[in-house]
Formats: sequence, C-alpha cells, structure tokens
Amino acid sequence: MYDDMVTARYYEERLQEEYLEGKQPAFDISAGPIPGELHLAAGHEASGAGVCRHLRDVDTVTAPHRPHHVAIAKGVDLKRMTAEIFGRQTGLGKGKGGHMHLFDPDVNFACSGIIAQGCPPAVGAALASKKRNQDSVAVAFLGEGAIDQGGFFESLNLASVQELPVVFVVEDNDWAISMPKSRVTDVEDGSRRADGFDLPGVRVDHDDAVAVYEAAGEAIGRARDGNGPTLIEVQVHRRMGHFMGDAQAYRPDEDKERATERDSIERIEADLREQGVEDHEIESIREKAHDRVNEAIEWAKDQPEPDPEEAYEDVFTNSPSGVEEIEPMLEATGGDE
Ligand SMILES: Cc1ncc(C[n+]2csc(CCOP(=O)(O)OP(=O)(O)O)c2C)c(N)n1
Ligand SMILES: [Mg+2]
Repeated sequence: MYDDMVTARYYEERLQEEYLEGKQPAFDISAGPIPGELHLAAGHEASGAGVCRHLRDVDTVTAPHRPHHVAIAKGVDLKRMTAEIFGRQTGLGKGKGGHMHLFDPDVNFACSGIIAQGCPPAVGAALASKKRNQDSVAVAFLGEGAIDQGGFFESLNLASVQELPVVFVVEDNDWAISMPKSRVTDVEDGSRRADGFDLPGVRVDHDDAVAVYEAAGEAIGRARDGNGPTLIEVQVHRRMGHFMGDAQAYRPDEDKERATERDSIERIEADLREQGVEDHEIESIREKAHDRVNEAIEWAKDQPEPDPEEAYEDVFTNSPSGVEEIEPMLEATGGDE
C-alpha cells in the first residue's frame, strides 16, 4: 500500500511540473505537453491503496475524474497511462481520452469525467460475474459530490435487489469543485445512503490506509462470497485545487491547511516504522517508485503523436463526411439496432 501511495503522490508531483510547462502567462489550458484539464488526487491515496490491495486483475474498478491513485493501485500500465495523459498514440486510448478517460482492459479499469458514471458499469460487471458464476467483484469509486446523482441511486438499488458483488466507495474530500458538502446534502455521513437500499454502509472517518484496507476487506470478502454489495465512505482530503489552475478563492485558508496537515503517507510511514520496517527499506521503496514514475514519463514524452487521420477510428460517431460511413456499420451489427 505504501508503494502505491508514494507512487501516486510522486506521479502527480511530476505531472504537475509537466502540466504547467507552456501554459503561462495566460494559463492556456490547451497548451503544453498535457492538454486539457488535470484533476490531482493528492490526499486521496489511502482510499485507492486500501481498497485495491484486495483486488485481482479480473476484478473491475471504475473511477471518476480524479483517477490516478486508483489506477496505480489497480495496476494500470503506468507507461501507457502516462502516454494517454500526454495525448500520445501509444496511450491506453490512443491519446483520445486523456487523463479522465483511462481504460485498461488488461486489469479491468475504467474512469470517466462524468460524475457517478462509473456506478452503472460497475453494477453491470458485477451482474456479469454473478450470471457467469464467477467470484470476481466490481468496485465503483465516486466523490461525495456525486452521491445525489440518479445513476448512483439506481445502481445501489439494482445491486441490492440482485445481491450483486459490487462495492461503492465514496471519497469524501468535503468539496465538489467550489461547493462544500454541507450545501449539497444534510446527510453528513454519506454511507447512510445505504440505509434506503437495505445495504451495509460503513464510514472510515480518517484517511488511514490500514483502516480503509480493513473496511474494504470485509466488504469485498462479502461480495466475493455472494453476500451482496456494500457502500463505504472514506474521509479523504483535497490537498490541491479542484483542477490544476484553480485559484481556490472560495476556500478558507484554514480548510486548505486542515487538508494538508493530515497526510496519510506520513501516517503509513509511521506505522511501518512502528512495526520495525527500517528507514532504508522505506527509502528504497520510495526510490524505486520515483524511478518507475520518471521512466514512465520519459517514455511517454518520446511516444509519437496520434495521426489526425485516426481521429474517427474506435469512436462511437460517424465521420463528418457523412452517412455513408454508418451503413456498413449497421450491416456489420446486424441491422437497425
Ligand atoms: C454528471 C456531471 N455533472 C457535473 C459535472 C461537472 N463536475 C465535474 S467534477 C464535479 C464535482 C465532483 O465532486 P466530487 O464528486 O465530490 O469529486 P471531487 O472532485 O471532489 O473528487 C462536477 C460537478 C460532471 N463532470 N458530470
Ligand atoms: Mg468531493
């Protein structure tokens, strides 16, 4: 878990540096080596690491727009993920998706910029697992700002009534862009959303990887054993702005300080030391993580740009030139569907 967490934190520190290159002076979001928005998950690492430690490649994970810590903990190919973020041809989505749309079928990972969007596909994966009599599970990560979305409620309902092997993990960082949680819902403990669907709901009220690991172990075990879904909410912290370039004028200074004073990475380091892990062992994990990240970033930056000719390949749309492209597609799929 420590490895996943330091890898994620350092990865994002490096992405930040790369992202800012060429964006100034007017903060042109499309300029520089990483075009588009970038949402960093510093302060969320404990949740990705604690949950994904229980998962295998065949288990499905869906994540939202702040996905790096989860993707890394799930074992997504770091090089191809980085190439995707840099918009390169060898990226996971051939450079078409960017950092919010990472798909790695080898480890059954997907994320989306549409909040709560990951819930229905996770339920679908869980339903498939049940119908096939497999013991794979699915986990949907979402933010606390997404817990009033219809797709979330419908997913909880279907998962509950069909007793599907799925776990919903709400990462509560207190903010949805500039909107504090208290202005969005009167339910302080989001895991209580489970009550309305007669599901177990658990809240981990501090972002401690071991506490998350324990709560997730129970929930994932229950799902694997055929005993249905669980909703977990984990208190995490948004150490950064909503996205890179967010001046956070809406956020009180004390709140920013609170978010950085509790660092789950320092906490797990302290835990490791307490259990007799030596400083040099901790340092070695950290160094290896840094090397792996730097290697992935160097590799990605060397990759070719996508050929503009391929823009309409692998996408659910017709080319601007028109209808003639659709007819062969209809034929291939068997008619009017
Ligand atoms: C369906 C939908 N509505 C609105 C948005 C715009 N949007 C992007 S992120 C976000 C807030 C998300 O907050 P939260 O779920 O708490 O996740 P966090 O950013 O805090 O990690 C919103 C409203 C969106 N992406 N999708
Ligand atoms: Mg949030």
